[in-house]
Amino acid sequence: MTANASAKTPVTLLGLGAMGTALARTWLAAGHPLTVWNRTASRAEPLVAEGATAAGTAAEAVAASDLVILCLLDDASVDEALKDADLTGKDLVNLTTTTPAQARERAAWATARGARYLDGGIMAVPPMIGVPEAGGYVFYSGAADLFETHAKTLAVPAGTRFVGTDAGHAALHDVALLSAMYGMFAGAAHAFALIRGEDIDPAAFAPFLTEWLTAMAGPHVTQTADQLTSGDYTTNVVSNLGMQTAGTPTFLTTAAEQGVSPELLTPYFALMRRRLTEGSPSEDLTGVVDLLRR
Ligand code: FVH
Repeated sequence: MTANASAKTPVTLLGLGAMGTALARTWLAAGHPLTVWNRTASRAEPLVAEGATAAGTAAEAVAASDLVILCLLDDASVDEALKDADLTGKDLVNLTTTTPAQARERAAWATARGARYLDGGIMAVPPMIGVPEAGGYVFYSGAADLFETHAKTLAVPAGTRFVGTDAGHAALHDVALLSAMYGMFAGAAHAFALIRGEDIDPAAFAPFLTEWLTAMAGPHVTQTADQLTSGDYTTNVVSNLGMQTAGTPTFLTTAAEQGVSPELLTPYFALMRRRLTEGSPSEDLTGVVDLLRR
């Protein structure tokens, strides 16, 4: 071990899938002593060649470091991996994607076993890990003291955003952002379907779509947040609900003309119409948020 490595916090990492392997390489490159474990042991071999120590079992890996990071497939894999591990005195950081309720249950489970617990939601794909300019980061929530203790080590693979002591909030932020992403992907799919079959090059169309989504997303999200905070959905409205709802037949008719299913658009348009009935035409689209709450 070099003098540099001895100064760095030892890390144990359970899970060497695409994301776990990317994370592992950043801690190795930063000089952290790294113990790894993976259910399929062969996936540890390249990392051992790069300086990691492979543990024979997950329990041995957990015993090797005070800071234990998990990046497994799902909550059930976490159960499976940790079933024989002694967590007393450990700092457990779980980067496995779960639901907020699973994260809260896991926090209580870990605390009952003598560990401090921090949950994480990774807002990056593997190629963004260890590349600060790619803008990836990880939401963290749960034990604030754990986060403070290991802030520098946790910042090695990607940026960090601590979003509170409720262990479920990192997962909630993660799922909320990814849900919005799927809505955006749905819109892009509909747009490409509309131009498909015409003499329009998708590659030439793509920059228009990117620029439009980029221009609209920021102002819309900020306006929605401001109106939800104030409770007044009629302030600073640029394109009101009445006008936008009146325009929806154009979108549905165009879809029909182009032979495209409207199935990605109709649920949102139905919510706009319902809000128009229950709210006011001078509102923005913010009232749809309230309709979604059951
Ligand atoms: N990759 C991505 O783009 C996303 C980006 C955002 C965050 N996600 C989440 O990260 C978690 C891990 O994702 P991953 O990309 O590393 O996933 P895989 O490459 O499929 O690796 C899965 C690892 O989990 C191990 N595993 C699965 N089941 C079990 C089990 N029952 N017991 C112990 N380990 C288990 C698997 O082991 P093996 O198949 O190699 O033996 C891999 O190490 C995930 O929550 C994403 O949602 C990634």
